[in-house]
Amino acid sequence: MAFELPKLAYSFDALEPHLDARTMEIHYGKHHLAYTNNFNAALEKEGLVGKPIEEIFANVSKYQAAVMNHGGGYYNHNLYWENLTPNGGGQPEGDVLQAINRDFGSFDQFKVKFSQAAATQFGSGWAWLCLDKNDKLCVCSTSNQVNPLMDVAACPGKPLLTIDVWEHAYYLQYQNRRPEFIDAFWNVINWEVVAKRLKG
Ligand code: MN3
Repeated sequence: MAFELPKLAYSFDALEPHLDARTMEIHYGKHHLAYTNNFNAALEKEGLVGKPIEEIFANVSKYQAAVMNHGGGYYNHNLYWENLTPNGGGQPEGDVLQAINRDFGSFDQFKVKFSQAAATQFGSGWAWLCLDKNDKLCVCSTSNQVNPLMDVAACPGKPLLTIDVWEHAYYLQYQNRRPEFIDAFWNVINWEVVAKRLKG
């Protein structure tokens, strides 16, 4: 019943030159693996094994911080790898583009807003495109491993797209140049996955 590290749908070097293979290998094989193992250990300690992850996150403030820190670390990376692809980039189509135009004015305006949220998140964290409770798209960032499904999130919602802005996500390739990493991210977004999340 333990949570498992999901298989990547592409090889470590598949996202080059935008994301380098060494970063991918360490990020997935070391960081994400550690979150996975530590999350399972924290769930056992709290007697939460077998509970749906959404339910755990909706009550996360009631548990020891390890559940939030490692549970977010486990889940957020799942979403991140899934919303990346070597055949990515460009603009979304269909319902996603329509919703973006409706709620941000244009794709370019959304891009600026999301990039700003990612660039200005102070310290470690994530930027998100979410669907809020009024079925409106919103952009926000969270610190450390908090995500919008958690009861501690300042911006609750259903996550549709995310970028990891912890230094371990980009430092080997981009050093302190987080904005360059964020620019590169736009070339590897899997908009089909975003569309699936919007529908689901
Ligand atoms: Mn990470």
